[in-house]
Amino acid sequence: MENQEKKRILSMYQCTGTFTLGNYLGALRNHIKLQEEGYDCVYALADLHALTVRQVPAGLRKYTKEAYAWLLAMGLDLEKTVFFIQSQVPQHSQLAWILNCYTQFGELSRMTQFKDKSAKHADNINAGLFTYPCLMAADILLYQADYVPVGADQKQHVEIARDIAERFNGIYGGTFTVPEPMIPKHGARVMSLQNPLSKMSKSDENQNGNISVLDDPDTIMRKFKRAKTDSGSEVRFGEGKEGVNNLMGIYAAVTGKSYEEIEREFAGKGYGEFKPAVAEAVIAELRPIQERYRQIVADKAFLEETYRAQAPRAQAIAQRTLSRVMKKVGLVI
Ligand code: AQP
Repeated sequence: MENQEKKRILSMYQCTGTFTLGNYLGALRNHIKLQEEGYDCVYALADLHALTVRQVPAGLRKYTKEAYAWLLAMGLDLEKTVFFIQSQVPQHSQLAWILNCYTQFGELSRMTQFKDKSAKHADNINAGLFTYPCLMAADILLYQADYVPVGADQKQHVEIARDIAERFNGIYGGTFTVPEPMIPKHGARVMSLQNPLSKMSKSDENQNGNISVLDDPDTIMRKFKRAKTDSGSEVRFGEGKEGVNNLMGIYAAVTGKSYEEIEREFAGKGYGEFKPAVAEAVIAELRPIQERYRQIVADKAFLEETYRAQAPRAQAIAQRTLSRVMKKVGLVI
């Protein structure tokens, strides 16, 4: 195991679509802050994982580059953080194969994401969907990550990575750092604007339910004005008011105001005034990032040069772990 001075954080993002406000408020914004909080951050775009569901090839390439530019626009600092595209670091696939051989059929069968995704894509229950957690374990263990920031829905993946690491360490001696899930302090869970009982998702068929980080101000305003709320009109956090609760959560995350302050601000005003105010706050939050984003994506050569230059940085770290693993299991290196 490596003896790093700083604790290392590993996080990867799927590029199956444009990031949503949920990805932004629930994950990305907090992850970018971690680079300023003394952590050694390793971030990547999980394009290999995206292949477990059939993708339109040109779309996957486009979303990958878009996502890369978006994180740079948000202020990801390449002096402090390694940020690469997964498929450009072949050690991920190599370690994943080895870990496949140290993971049991039974434990993969119990993964809720496999059950959910195979129900959703019944015509394409491929082996990749089933062994996805082994690739995810490889993503984490290659970098000897101490922490993996996760939403509650992804905790099971870190648990299986821990099980695989402990099993391997048990057989061959200390090889992998056993990672811990990191539940972010300010990780807002953003729900669909059309169905506040389900989370806002890139792949939601109803695009009115999600705000994409690239939506223009008019679109953001329109989607918030149409957001589902209950039949009342009072801006108050409470049971059975999931739609309003969600809007309050978004407004609180963007403005930094508490629920009490929001309730006071909108006392006697009703949803008709609250919804556009939430939209305005979101528009103001996204505007400067969208402006930087547009400059970055317009410079294709810069973008390509930047992500290409990151791959060798990641490979250098990943290869140290992979070589050790190969030696331990008896492969010739
Ligand atoms: N609605 C959300 N609220 C808060 N956090 C969210 N995250 C995703 N949706 C919300 C968090 O974003 C991080 C990156 O997620 P990802 O890009 O790897 O994919 P995901 O979780 O599968 O996100 P989507 O948008 O729901 O994608 P699809 O539609 O492809 O499944 C994670 O930390 C996640 O918790």
